[in-house]
Amino acid sequence: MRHQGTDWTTWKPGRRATLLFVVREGKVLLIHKKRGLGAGKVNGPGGHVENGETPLEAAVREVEEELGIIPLGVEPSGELRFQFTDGLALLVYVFRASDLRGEPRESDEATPFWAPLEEIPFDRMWADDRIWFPWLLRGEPFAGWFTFDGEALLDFELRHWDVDGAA
Ligand code: 8DG
Repeated sequence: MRHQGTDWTTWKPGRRATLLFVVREGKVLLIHKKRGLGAGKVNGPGGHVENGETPLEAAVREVEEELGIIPLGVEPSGELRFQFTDGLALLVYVFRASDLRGEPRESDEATPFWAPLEEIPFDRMWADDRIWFPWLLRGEPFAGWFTFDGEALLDFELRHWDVDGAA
């Protein structure tokens, strides 16, 4: 598979990161991201996977660090592959949680807020989010491939993710 100059058949991530969305009572827990890649945007809590961590461990750790809560009922939702024209190649593991322990609080990385599912602010999020978010909400596993030039989405493909096999 190849689009917009990205040869996905030989693609390897230079960095691995996580995203976790707590979805509860018709709302999703989002953050205003204060620093790092995507600062200024609305997103879910997340960050990079450290050596020796599983993606799930990293996702839970990042939520705890950024918001001071423990996500409960965490399930994998999908995998997203991003190739940026400046060379950054990023694999993002996306998780969904059904509940949380604690009260989300602000940190130097994030300001949390609950968004009703029918009012998710996609115009303040990464351009690809509106494409895969419906899959996350209906619980259909997804695998996505996205080519970006800075913040501009050049090309993408989104498919059903076979969790037990290769995406
Ligand atoms: P850290 O907390 O690990 O120090 O650093 P970070 O700057 O927050 O994280 P990172 O390792 O650079 O990972 C990037 C974060 O941004 C990660 O949570 C995934 C998220 N992210 C992208 N691209 C996209 C995207 O297109 N949509 C969404 N929703 N999130 C994205 O990198």
